[in-house]
Amino acid sequence: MFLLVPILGVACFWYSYEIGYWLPEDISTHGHEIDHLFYFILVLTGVVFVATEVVMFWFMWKYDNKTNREPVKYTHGSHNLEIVWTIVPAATLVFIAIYQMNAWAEVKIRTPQMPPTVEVTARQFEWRIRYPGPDNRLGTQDDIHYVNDLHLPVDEEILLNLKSMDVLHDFFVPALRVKQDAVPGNRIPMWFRAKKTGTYDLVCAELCGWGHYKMKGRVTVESRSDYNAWLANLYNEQQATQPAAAEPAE
Ligand SMILES: [Cu+2]
Repeated sequence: MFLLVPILGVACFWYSYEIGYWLPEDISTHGHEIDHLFYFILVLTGVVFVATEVVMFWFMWKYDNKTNREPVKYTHGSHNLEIVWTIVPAATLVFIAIYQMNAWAEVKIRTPQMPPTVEVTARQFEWRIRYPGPDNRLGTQDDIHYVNDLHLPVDEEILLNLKSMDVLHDFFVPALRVKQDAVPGNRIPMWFRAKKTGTYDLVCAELCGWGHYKMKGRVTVESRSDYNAWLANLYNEQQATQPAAAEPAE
């Protein structure tokens, strides 16, 4: 029965992978680095898991009650063994900490020097999206607003500013391999490049209240011309609802 644990454990992973119940296709330019770290840690922990389960099974099999009639001998710890099993995991963790540094810097530290493409403000329970209007500046009166459908141009560096209006949320686009908490009071930059057009899930990955489950949006990646047309259309629709006098802002 104990041997079934590693066998079923590995089989579960294998089967999920085979039927596609796995990471979604990576459409970002940085995602392969993150996926590489994921697989590296999965294999490392997988090997240790299987090895310890098999060793445990082997001991139970070999030292069962029927064939081992002599009384148990207890040992009182081994200093050397304890040092080894402390140092090996500690060294492994230090190695992973150093090994992932470049991937972390790539997605969280080396902010590109460019004006923001878009600002996303999370609130209970939706994503409010704001693009710069014709003046190309965010935070002015001609800004273009939308909710829950983040349109982005393909093959371009995107700088997204993330904010929250109320509580902690988390901007998660699995296909882009981006995940970032939205923290009230902070404006947090995120950057990435999508290399494939299509529609992808945008979900909240932080339990943020009763409606967390429905805080679902999407990301639409499209060609530059489609993106421009969509944005221009949205701008016109928005202007049509404004009184004419309010038109020229600062
Ligand atoms: Cu949320």
